[in-house]
Amino acid sequence: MLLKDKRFVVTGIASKLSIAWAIAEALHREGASLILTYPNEKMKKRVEKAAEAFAAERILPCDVASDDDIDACFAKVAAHWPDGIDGVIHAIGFAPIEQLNGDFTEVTTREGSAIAHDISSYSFVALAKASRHLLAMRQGSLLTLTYQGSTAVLPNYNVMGMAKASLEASVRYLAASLGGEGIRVNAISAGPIRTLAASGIKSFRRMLDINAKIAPLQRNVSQIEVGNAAVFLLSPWASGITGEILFVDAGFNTVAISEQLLSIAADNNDNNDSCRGD
Ligand code: NAD
Ligand code: 0WE
Repeated sequence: MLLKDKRFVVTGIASKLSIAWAIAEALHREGASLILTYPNEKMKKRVEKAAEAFAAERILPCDVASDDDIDACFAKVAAHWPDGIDGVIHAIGFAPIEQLNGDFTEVTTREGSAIAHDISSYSFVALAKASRHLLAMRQGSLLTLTYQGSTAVLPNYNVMGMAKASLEASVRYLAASLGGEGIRVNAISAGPIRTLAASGIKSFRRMLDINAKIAPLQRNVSQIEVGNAAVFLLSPWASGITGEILFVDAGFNTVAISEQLLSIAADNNDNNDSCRGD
């Protein structure tokens, strides 16, 4: 019960596969009280399911594209918990799907870039603005989800790589801005996980396989492993940690060439008559 009597607002639940679903599950397991948000009527039913599963006290509409929505949402949070909250979880990312399929220079547009940055990056700052006074009352913290595509290139992640780089910079600027009020701001950089946000992404399956072949743990990570790391960062055990990007990726980001890849390359070489063997 690491988070007994603590209160969190969780965004980004779209299905049982969502990283936010697993974070809510882990927070609930550790004794926390929850308010969950949903972006539109279509998603409301799914978030209701999560609310039932994790005994959430409220579910509230919050489309992060709208300042009115965000303000109305946190007004209701303040009415429900007038003496503050312990954390806000931002698990939201979006770019128009055509931005995520094809050559970066070809497919990236002004409009696509604006949407990706607005929904995936600025929205974290917007949530920070709206929750600042509630977080300050209880030395709460903000948490977002990012991906290594912010600092290294991989096919098709494209404008989302730009948006995640911007999001990670916002973690550092928010940490500096809010640190004086005792508010911490961190991100988890998760390895690839099959969620709705992975659907429609060309060759995601192969991406998972390659990750498992390079990562020191020789496997991919699960949603609940991200949830457990979130519990830590949102708990008093992380009271000295802010402005941090914590990798939960089975170690993938630390490796350039793995033993496994080396043997695959050797096999390819053996099978190729035109090459010198080694
Ligand atoms: P998901 O599709 O389950 O979650 C994305 C969420 O964003 C959905 O709940 C959706 O409703 C929400 N959203 C989109 N537009 C919104 C808006 N205008 N207002 C409010 N909410 C909106 O997928 P996920 O993989 O759980 O993604 C959660 C976060 O984790 C994202 O930031 C994603 O970039 C990040 N992440 C995912 C992976 C992965 O491989 N799945 C890896 C690293 C980081
Ligand atoms: O951040 C993400 C998900 C990004 C995402 C996915 C979608 C699909 C559906 C943003 N917007 C949309 N819009 C849609 O309409 N991830 C880290 C998961 C992900 O997405 C990739 C990846 C990985 C990993 C896209 C290309 C390559 C790798």
